[in-house]
Amino acid sequence: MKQRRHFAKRLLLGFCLTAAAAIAQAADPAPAATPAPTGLSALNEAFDSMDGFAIKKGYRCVRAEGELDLHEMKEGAAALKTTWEASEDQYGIMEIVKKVPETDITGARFELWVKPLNDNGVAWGVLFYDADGKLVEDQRIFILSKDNWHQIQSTVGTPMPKGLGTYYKAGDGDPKRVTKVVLRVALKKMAEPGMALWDGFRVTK
Ligand SMILES: [Ca+2]
Repeated sequence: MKQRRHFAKRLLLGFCLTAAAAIAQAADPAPAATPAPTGLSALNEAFDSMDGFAIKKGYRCVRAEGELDLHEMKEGAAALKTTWEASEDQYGIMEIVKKVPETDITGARFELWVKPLNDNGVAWGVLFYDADGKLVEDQRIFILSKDNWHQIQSTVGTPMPKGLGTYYKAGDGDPKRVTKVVLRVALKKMAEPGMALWDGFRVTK
């Protein structure tokens, strides 16, 4: 008998909890949002969806487009496949722009996978900007061979080895207040449209 009462109590409790959950759901029709990543991980970009970044035409670029490639990725479910084109006789710059909450990137390591799909791209880079729009840092590798995945790796405040054909510029921006990451590439002068895959951008300490 005691056991049966206990069972009945548990049933009632279960019902109450289910009802409470149903009421809570009815009171709040918005689906629970996934909490936004905070800290350095907010800068990461897996390129498994088109959310979280924008593809922009930079200097002298007349076309910059991107779509997910679900067949050829370095990691996860997809990579970003981009195509960009310059106005005649120029170096057209394409930018993949990611905006983030103010983040301290002092001394952080960053890495990015890139696979050029033709020889037309040049100066593959990662740039950080602060909340006032000032450049914090610009690091680039000039040449990456086509049809291979390359991982660009470096540390904020430390240039990549010069032997790789690299470029480094430190700006006036504050590395403790970074709000924008730009992954960029240019076209070689007078080249046909560039094409490349991008994947696995990560910032860690
Ligand atoms: Ca991916």
